Amino acid sequence: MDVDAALDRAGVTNDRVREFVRHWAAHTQPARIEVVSAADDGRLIEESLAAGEISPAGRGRYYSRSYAKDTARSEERTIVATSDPADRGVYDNWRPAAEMRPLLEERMRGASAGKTMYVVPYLMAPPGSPLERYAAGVELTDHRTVVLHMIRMARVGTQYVNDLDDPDSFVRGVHVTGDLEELGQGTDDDQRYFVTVADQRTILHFGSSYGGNALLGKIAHGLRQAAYDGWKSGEFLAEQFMLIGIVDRQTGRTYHVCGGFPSASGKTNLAMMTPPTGLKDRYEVRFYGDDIAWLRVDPDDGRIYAINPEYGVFGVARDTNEDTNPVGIASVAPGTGTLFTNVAYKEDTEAVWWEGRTPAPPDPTGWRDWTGALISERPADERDDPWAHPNSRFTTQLGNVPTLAEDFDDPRGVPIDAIIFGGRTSDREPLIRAITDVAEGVYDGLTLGAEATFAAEGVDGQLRYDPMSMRPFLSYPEGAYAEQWLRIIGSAREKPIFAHVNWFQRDHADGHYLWPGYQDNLRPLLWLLQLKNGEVTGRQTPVGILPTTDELDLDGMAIEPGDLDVLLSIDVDRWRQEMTFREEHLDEFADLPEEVWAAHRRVAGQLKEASSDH
Ligand code: SPV
Ligand code: MN
Repeated sequence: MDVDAALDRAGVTNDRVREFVRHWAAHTQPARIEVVSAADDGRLIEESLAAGEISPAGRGRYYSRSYAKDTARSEERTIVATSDPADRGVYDNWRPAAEMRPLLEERMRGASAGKTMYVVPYLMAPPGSPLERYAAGVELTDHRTVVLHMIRMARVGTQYVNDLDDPDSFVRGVHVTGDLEELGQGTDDDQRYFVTVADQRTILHFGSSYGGNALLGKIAHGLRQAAYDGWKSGEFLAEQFMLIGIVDRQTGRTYHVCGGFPSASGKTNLAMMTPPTGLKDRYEVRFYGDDIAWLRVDPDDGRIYAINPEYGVFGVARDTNEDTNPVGIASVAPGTGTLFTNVAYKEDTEAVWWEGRTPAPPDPTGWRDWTGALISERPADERDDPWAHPNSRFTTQLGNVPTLAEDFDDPRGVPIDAIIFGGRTSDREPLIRAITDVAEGVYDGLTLGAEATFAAEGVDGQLRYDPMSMRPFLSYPEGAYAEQWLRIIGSAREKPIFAHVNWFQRDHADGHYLWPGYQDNLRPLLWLLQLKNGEVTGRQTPVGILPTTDELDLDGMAIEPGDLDVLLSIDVDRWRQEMTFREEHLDEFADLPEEVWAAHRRVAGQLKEASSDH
């Protein structure tokens, strides 16, 4: 194996990159080294097909299955390591770098023997962005399917690391798959480790080839490392946010909204939304990103600007169909190069299917589930199991999204008008409540949560709190995180408006969803922008400003007046109960800024004074 020859052939001139590759090649002992650029995609696809690692899924689309015990991020095995114990937070699983590095080095020693080490230079930003110096990285991986994902999810090529102002300023990522069948996933003897050594800008992931465990540009760099860099530099926030533009053809104005929802709460559907009938003629929704946004203050106009650092979409397949997300379906159409992972597959027709793709599953003849087992030969007790894994995914480049904004790669990013938070809450949370005060907006983000999905995971009516939807991605202490939010947003000359949204409220009696969701979610967002513009005034409640029924544009939509009343009101008793849970939750965080506590006390005080029905 001649490392230098491989680097020379690919034109890698950055000596620090060359040194990094040489070091880890000597350590993991691959049989071959190959430097990758996006232009290699076609050849790598052919090689993967020939090797049986992926299968064709119709014209220009591909299918892969992961190892059955390797189907999602593992939060317990994910660690942020630094040399400063003060970096320990509640959610970052902090450990000393001096302890974690040797552990990972031991597992990775010689572990790529016989394999190819792919060198993947990438950029997590539109080229030319003011945040570009935080965006360059090199991922070393011994898994070809991971390379195919990286090419879809990040800008990949040697040029992104050759001409750095500071040649040392790339994030060093090492991904070693390991022997997946011998890693004890989920047992007491779990061998996996997914470590971001944040103060060394080094990411060491061992023991998975799935999603964020293996695509190091996406959440290890794009969220954990970037959040840490944004904090240390004081320059920016890196958040698990979708980012959209809303164009009002009547006024000619375009607004930009970003926001966080806990993983798998419909962020991709929201980002790919199209306007409902009745609003189609006037409005357009443009897609920028569905999972990550970096936010900074622009010195020229003092506004918050956001970029999507990614280059593709790693979307949840389940329930994606022509009604819920027609843009998503078009984004994975034949010819798009889409990779499907862990959905159901039919070899003779190369078709893919997942729960919610069609109202009923197809005729099972010839279909295999996500594990590769024939549906027709399932034992009786497995007959009702899902065909696709609940975390099955499609991976497609931004350029395939028909609603992609023209200026998606503007290096400056886009100015943010509104920041929204939302979870899955079956009661209490109204359709939308707007918050104009920055500290109260930050407080609201910190108390974001989603209902526990398993009884064992939580107490009835109590949320699994997920601050700003960053719980699995936080890389420094929560108190400092809140302070960084207050500082960045607080220093904007024109501040975005905040809002909390909830599409998932249910009827107490029969459990039906009170709000249809999907396309109709544009309606509360339009109200929010009108509120920011001073075109409507809403109604002040103890927990924010709510639309009045006549302010919400319901043109072309059928909704029961009784349902609307519930959606636009506050259950004061439930909210008072929630405030005691919130207090316990916030109490866990050391050094939470006084402004956040003041916001909590203010909201609690207003609820105390409110009459029971609001
Ligand atoms: C998420 O789980 O929030 C994702 C998928 O975006 S992964 O990249 O695997 O984290
Ligand atoms: Mn995500």
